[in-house]
Amino acid sequence: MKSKILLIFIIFYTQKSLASVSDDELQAQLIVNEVSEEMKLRMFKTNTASWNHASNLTDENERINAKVQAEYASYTKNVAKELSVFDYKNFQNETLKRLIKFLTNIGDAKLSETDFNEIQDCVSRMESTFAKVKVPDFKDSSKLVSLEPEITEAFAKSRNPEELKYYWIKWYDGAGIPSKTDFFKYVELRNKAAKLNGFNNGADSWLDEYEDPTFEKQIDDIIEQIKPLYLQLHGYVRHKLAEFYGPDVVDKTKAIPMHLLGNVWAQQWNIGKLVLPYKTEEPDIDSVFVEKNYTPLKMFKDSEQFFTSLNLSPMPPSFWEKSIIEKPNDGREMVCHASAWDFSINNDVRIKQCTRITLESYKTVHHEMGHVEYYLLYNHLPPSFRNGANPGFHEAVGDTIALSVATPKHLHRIGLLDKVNNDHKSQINQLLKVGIEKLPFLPFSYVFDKYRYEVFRGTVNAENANTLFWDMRKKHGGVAPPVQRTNKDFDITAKYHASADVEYLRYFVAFILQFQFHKAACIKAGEYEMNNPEKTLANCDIYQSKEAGEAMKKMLELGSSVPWNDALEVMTGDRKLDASALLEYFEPLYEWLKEANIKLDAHIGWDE
Ligand code: X8Z
Ligand code: ZN
Repeated sequence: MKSKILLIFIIFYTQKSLASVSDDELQAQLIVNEVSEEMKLRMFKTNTASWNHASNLTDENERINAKVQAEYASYTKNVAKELSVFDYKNFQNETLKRLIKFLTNIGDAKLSETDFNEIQDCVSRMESTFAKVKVPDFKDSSKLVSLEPEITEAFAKSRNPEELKYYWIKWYDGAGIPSKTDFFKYVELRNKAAKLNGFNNGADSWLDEYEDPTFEKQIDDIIEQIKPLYLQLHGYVRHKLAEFYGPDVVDKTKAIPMHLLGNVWAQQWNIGKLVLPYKTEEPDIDSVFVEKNYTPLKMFKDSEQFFTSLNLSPMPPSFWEKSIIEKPNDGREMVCHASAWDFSINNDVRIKQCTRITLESYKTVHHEMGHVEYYLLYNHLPPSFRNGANPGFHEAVGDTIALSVATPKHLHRIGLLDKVNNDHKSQINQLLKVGIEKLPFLPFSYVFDKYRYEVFRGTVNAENANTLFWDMRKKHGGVAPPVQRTNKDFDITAKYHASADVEYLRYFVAFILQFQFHKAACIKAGEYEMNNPEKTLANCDIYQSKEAGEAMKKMLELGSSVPWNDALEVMTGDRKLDASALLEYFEPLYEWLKEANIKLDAHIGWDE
């Protein structure tokens, strides 16, 4: 009798608890479904307001944008509040748990209305300041020039150190100090938001996106792992620059004066012609683009063609109608920094880019289209999962394609090169071209966010922050500004992503991941075989490989619905960020550089 009562008791309780769990889950599921539908419409509205502002920087557009963003923030705050009553971590459905996790982690929207408006204003002002900087032309001071295209082009083409130094100083002064006050206010508010969301500071809230408490340590390890290769490249490039510019401009044992590296931030060195070891008859691709009457539209059509050759999506008609792919010439101010946009409904996806007719810009076209492919492939998911598996995945897709595109094999295939030389000298030249683009970016991107972490974590303040930035760039990258910078200057906001509040570790992650993706895609395409000099990672072109496309598609379709290790495994079989594919890609260059540096007696490292 006793046991019968006990049994009834147990059945009653188990059922009750099961029923209440599923009731709660069911109710939460209904709310999430409803929110997902509403969110799509609301995101269309907010993205439209941002697009209108970024493509025409007027006060009126800024005002409308600020209002719409505040409305959206208040909506997400309400959603988070509604969902916070659920003990969702104990729900059974993993997908639902993950959706609620994202819907309740609302970033700046957690701030009070006043604080939210203020952080928005700070970022909006910094972004506009950055976009509107104009400096007098070096040769004709009555003419004003902008970052895109003139200053960018001067850095890529001019070999006059005085001209480069002039533009460097004008640019950093123009986009730095004017944003300093806003930057520190933004840091304060971002930290406040982070704390309200349960983090220690803004750095920890950024790192949380990688969903792995050891991630920062893994990045530190990777930077050490690639250091021997970077040091060899750095030593070689500095030696070549010293030969070209002479000892008064370049000291053979010190950090490289960064204005000589072909890029305003020396993040990707664009000085192939100065450092390629072997003379070739290969034409300069930038001139070929011009000779062949390339237009921005033709560049975008080429890129679409590459993606569709892998069986990935073509761009919808509205993409071609609504994208802005050239700098407008109607006097309006616009954010020229390239970006890809997902308007969340009606397959409305767009790119905004001030495209130039250069190989560098051509690669950026593929980079941006990679974002759009991701948008199109995950658009069947609820909005909270329409993200990269982690932020680095989004940045790596188009770059993976661009690794194939920039091979001589592919450039030949699309008629930009008459013939392909595959002798050892041409291979080294090619690896060096890719090396100066990809390797310096690792210490650059590493420092860019490590530095901002220091600011968020409060190790530096407005009085002593600037010199730390240059100390870190010197320590990890061996580059130095052309003139002594002090704490009277403020240089971090002279880079778009600091002015526009874009987390940057994503690019570091992407520059490692893209080699993992590339290797996996090349194996799938049958274009890579270890120890086969005809099929190396560096000459692999995955063009037209349905197998490579299929693997990529399976990963991209997942969006952020699963932890990123799972997404990575789908395409590559790996579960970790791993620099070994990158090191394997550059292995022949590493061997060559070590020998060349000994022969040249090039110094390795730099005096502190
Ligand atoms: O910002 C970009 C893209 C837009 S997501 C053009 N990139 C970083 C940069 O320009 O600093 C691509 C490479 C790094
Ligand atoms: Zn990007």
